[in-house]
Amino acid sequence: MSGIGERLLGGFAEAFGGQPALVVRAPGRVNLIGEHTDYNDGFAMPIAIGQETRVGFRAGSGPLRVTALDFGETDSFDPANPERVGGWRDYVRGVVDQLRQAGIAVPGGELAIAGSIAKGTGLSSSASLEVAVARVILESVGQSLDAVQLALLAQRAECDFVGVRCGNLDQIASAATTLGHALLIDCRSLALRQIAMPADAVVMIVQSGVVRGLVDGEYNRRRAECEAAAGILGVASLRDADEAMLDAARGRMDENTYARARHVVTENRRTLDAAEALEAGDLVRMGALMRESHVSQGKDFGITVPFTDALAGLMNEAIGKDGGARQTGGGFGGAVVGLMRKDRVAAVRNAVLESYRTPSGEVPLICIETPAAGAGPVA
Ligand code: GAF
Repeated sequence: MSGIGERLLGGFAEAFGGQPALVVRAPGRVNLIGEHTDYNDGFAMPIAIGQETRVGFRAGSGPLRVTALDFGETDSFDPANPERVGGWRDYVRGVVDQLRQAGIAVPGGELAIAGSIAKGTGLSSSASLEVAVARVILESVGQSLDAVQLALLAQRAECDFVGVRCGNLDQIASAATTLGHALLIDCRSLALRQIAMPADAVVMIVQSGVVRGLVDGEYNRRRAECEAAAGILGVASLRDADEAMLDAARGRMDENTYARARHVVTENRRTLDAAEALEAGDLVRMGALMRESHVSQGKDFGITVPFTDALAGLMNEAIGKDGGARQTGGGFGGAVVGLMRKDRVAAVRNAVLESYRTPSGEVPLICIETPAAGAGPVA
């Protein structure tokens, strides 16, 4: 049993007595490429990672009692009438609210949460919590949804209840990935393409130590800017725009709006190219696209910070031409993801340890990830 498994069962027993009837795990994700494209109906290509959230549930009567073992905090509410209270509790309550709206009679009972994904690091702790809670409750009442529908329910919880107007990337990555594969997501049609990771490719995640602060406001602002650009272009979403169309409309937009749209339009193209490159095991091409993506996130989308610029820069140098690195996730800090050949891992790690320090002067957290499986019950 893994550490997190023991923590969950021990914490459940301590809080509620006995054991959960069911435990579900849902992974975090790291996005290889395709950033801020999901809510523009575009393309993204994440992998699920080994860091995950586990939720244990035992149905009962009365309120739903929840314990978040990592925070040492609890909640208790009527599952027929979940109300907003803020913080992590709203992720659980929001999922219950969505299940209720989908016609599922959510029972009371006891639910314990343990996770290994640090909050604010851009690896989707919140999406994995939503997906795990949705899955464990559905299974407990003998219902199921396919992975994408479950992900969309979890996404609605975040948008409608928590109030972050996120896209569907994180929840789909947590729910629908398969072991050993990256997942190309068409965020509009919801078509998924599983792409086997090349055997000699390694994914490294380095935490910049810049914890995303006040991101939600910035995030929603980026989304509004993209919608404004689509409006000026006369398209339903930026998915329907191309570079020629953008150039033709340049005189009708301010520079900021133009730049935001250019990031999304070029990032969609890069993501499709990256899927081809990864499928062909072409790390040179894949790496070049990741580097371009980082530059575009900074220059056009305004979501990188000096720390992630420095970290991506030094990782790119150490990786060499067979691979690349870029800031990953919602932005404004968080993690940098690097893709590289196995024989570069030690050199990249050493370069990071030698030359990068977090804002508080510490050595950054580095982890190597192999693509994990999407959410499911734990035996
Ligand atoms: C956050 C959001 F939750 C995702 O939907 C996505 O937009 C991502 O930022 C940026 O690609 O993780």
